[in-house]
Amino acid sequence: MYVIATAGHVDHGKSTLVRALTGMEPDRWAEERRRGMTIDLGYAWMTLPAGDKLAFVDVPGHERFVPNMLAGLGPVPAVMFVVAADGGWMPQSAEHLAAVDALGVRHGLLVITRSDLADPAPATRQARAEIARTSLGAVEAISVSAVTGQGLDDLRAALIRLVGTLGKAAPDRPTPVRLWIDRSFTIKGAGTVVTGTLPAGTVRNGQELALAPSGRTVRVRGLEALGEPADTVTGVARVALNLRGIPADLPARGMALIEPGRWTLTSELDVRVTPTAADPHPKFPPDLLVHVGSARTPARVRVLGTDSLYARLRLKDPLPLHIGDRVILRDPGAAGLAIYGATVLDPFPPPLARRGAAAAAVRELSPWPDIPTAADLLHRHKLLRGQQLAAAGLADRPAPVAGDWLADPEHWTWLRAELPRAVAAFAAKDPLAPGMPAEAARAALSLPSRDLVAALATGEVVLDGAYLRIFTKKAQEADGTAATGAAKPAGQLPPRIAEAVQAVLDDLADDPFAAPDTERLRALGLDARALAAAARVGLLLRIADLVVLAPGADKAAAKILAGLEQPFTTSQARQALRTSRRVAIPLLEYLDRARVTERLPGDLRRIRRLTGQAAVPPASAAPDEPSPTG
Ligand SMILES: Nc1nc2c(ncn2[C@@H]2O[C@H](COP(=O)(O)OP(=O)(O)OP(=O)(O)O)[C@@H](O)[C@H]2O)c(=O)[nH]1
Ligand SMILES: [Mg+2]
Repeated sequence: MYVIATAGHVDHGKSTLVRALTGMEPDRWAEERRRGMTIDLGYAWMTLPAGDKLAFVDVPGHERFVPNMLAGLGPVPAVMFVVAADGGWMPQSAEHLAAVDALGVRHGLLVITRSDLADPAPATRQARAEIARTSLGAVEAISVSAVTGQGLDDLRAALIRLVGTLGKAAPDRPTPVRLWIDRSFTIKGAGTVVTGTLPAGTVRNGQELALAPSGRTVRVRGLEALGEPADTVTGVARVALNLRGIPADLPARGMALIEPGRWTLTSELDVRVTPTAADPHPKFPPDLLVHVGSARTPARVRVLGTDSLYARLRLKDPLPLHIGDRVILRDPGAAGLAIYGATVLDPFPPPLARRGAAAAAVRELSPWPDIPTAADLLHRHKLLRGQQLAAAGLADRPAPVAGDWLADPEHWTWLRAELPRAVAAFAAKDPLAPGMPAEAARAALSLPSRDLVAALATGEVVLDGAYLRIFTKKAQEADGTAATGAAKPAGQLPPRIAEAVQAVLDDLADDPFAAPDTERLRALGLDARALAAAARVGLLLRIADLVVLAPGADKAAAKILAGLEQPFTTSQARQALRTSRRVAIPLLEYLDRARVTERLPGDLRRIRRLTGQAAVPPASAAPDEPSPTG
């Protein structure tokens, strides 16, 4: 199916032409026929010789009904521009052409009607010259008379040529459904029916769609294309949908049925205004109407730069948009022609909070092409979810950096450099802390998700539970753990703590399992937090909150226990290690967690592995980090 809209000044013969071509009545209302004037959109269609259907959306020409004209023209990719031979170029000829141009419609033809009443040549010349300056460019012109029938065969042939140029631009990837509703009514026994122009995508019977802007879910329970039932309809097409789950009075012109999650329902967006030859630096009032598809909503305009080519629009009612969508900006109060086209660049722009933010926005946006890419958007936003970009209509996306998150490569590189700096700065400020809380790092780097912290914690920064720490090669070599691959943090202990830890190690040198008691620890000024910090940098082996041994004591213990008759009791172990129950019990439990020993029923244990093997306890073998308050 092909869909084409009429356009042109009032009384220039648009509806008469559609009637002559299709044999159908586009003026549906009695009032329209009584007044001989189109008020609302009309629909009619003809069958082309090859069997294809060509549907017309017939628009009113009177200036009072410009909003209806825009609702009809909005979603349609081609136009039949009508100028009467005896009328010539008129104000609404110019206004309709401005709308066609603003929408960027590239396909169309010119029909000079009423050519039985005047020589069509002057009107043809003038109209062609006007049209040539717009997105339509050079068009074919046919002069006709609906009264004599002259030229109608030529027009049919020209229409066939026109649709030949239309069908070719098939989208290279599936386009999600956005059906702009232009009528809604009830049919007795069938319920709510909506009609509209589907510019692209495929609607299926049974499909679930969302009604924008409310977001309400509806199900298609029947569809028709030009009066014929169908299971699927692919745009461009005129369709009628029978809807389930929706009260009859709810859908209205300007709402849209959209595929959920595939459109950005937005009330704030940045646009690039398309300057016209006649008005290269348009001046906008702060309040305008925004038209897109069959929708129209008041908008507040904030011009961003000095040349008014970039603007932020705040819409009264949200609209389902994609990047690259064409919208019309219209000033209904203006004396002259006040229709401008604009392209949606960013449907979720960052707030303009800082001084100079508007100027900065222009600098960001001006290098963007009219259909920006994911890379353009990421450059501005730094981090976005893949889902956000999909809803903005961007199918080509870079690989995510974490989960569904995508990053601007430059920003990601910066973050990777910044995280170690932040963690090091945190450690310098609070050397006894178990590390920088991941949440603090998230906030410090303005990251929208913790998943991004985890993704950035590579290389020298390690995320251990909820804490980030720095690991360096130098620190690994210093305590000889590099060979085993077990990295050790390079945290610097305050000198006072380092001295106290050295005193503990001196105590343990002679009697390796005689862990200092709480009194000795207190005298040395070592609390649970200090012991945890020392354990983290590998200076102590911490087997319980306040029970510490020298590093390697676990291996020495395992060696001694391996020499016992297996299995052995806690008491036998304690005696062999020449220590107290205060140390023996947490030490055995530590070895259990490290899977060096195995606990058996009846207070018995046995060694699981040979003592010669490196028994590096997993991170979970160490007692929990003390809480910040403990
Ligand atoms: N003589 C003559 N009259 C025509 C021709 N085409 C249309 N008319 C007459 O021109 C008048 C306006 O025609 P319409 O088809 O209603 O014009 P329109 O462009 O649809 O008008 P609006 O929808 O109100 O903008 C009618 O009285 C038609 O009969 C033609 O080729 N020759
Ligand atoms: Mg009409």
